[in-house]
Amino acid sequence: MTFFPRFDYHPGMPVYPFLDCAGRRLPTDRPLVMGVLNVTPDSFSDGGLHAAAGAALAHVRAMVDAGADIIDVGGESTRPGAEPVPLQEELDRVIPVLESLRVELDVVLSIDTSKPAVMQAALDAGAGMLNDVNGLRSPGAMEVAASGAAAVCVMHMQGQPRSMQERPQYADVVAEVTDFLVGKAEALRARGVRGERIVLDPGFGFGKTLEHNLALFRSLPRLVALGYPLLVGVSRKSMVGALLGDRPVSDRLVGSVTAALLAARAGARILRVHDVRETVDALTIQRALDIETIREG
Ligand code: HH2
Repeated sequence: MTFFPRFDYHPGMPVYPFLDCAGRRLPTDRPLVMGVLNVTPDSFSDGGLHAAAGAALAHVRAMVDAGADIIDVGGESTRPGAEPVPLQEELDRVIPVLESLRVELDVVLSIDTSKPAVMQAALDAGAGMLNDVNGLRSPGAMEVAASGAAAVCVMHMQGQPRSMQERPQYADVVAEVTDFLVGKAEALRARGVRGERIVLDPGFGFGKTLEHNLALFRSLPRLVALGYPLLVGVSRKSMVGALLGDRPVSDRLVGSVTAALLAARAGARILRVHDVRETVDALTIQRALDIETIREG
């Protein structure tokens, strides 16, 4: 009996059997874990913790040892209310870190940025994935994304971080997010980007109320059915805190891991998490014990 999960019973099986991260192929027949490295002073759950180079490397090494497939490096907080970071400052924060991680560790590196100049510098430093919470809307972002060979994650956000949580409004959040993601995937394809390089993300917490987030989460199978690997980032977010009765960020571990597991169960292929070891443990237990998985295996 195999203990590897099979999602064949799921109608939304990704069309592409692997994700192409600048020549490095990650399988999409199991959920991949993306560990978060914020080299920022002000990120909502770990601001300032990993800003020093040594601390960043030690943290990433621990995430890779725990089973992270991808490391997402971010130099600009996108928490609600966050102010934009000047270009040079963001470059100074992330590029030396990417360069040292590339030398020290054998893992796919992703850059979490909306600035085309940071994307380009990160590609030059060896990044295998671009992760843009602004959905490639900055002038030039689409072109930089298309020009390289890296995977591209397009995320949906309504508004900008500074004000996105003030009054998010949708007529139909699932339809609007779906249309946006499909439009961006088609725009990338029109620029010659193969489907194996595209990842979509509904953007939990980005210009969305709790109700919007819940509607999107419950529609994950529909988003998975678009055929691209779906990334889900709910780790430590306010959505988890709210469901647990306004828990502080420091007390959202079990809620976050459970939500990640359920996202994987619904077909998400990349789980963006702060707590890699705990998430990998949960996925391992699911592989061994989930009755659907065993039945299919
Ligand atoms: N969430 C955050 C940042 N980047 N990228 C994608 N694709 N999806 C997400 O859900 C997502 C993301 C926010 O989390 P974090 O990086 O921990 O916080 P901050 O933005 O404050 O640095």
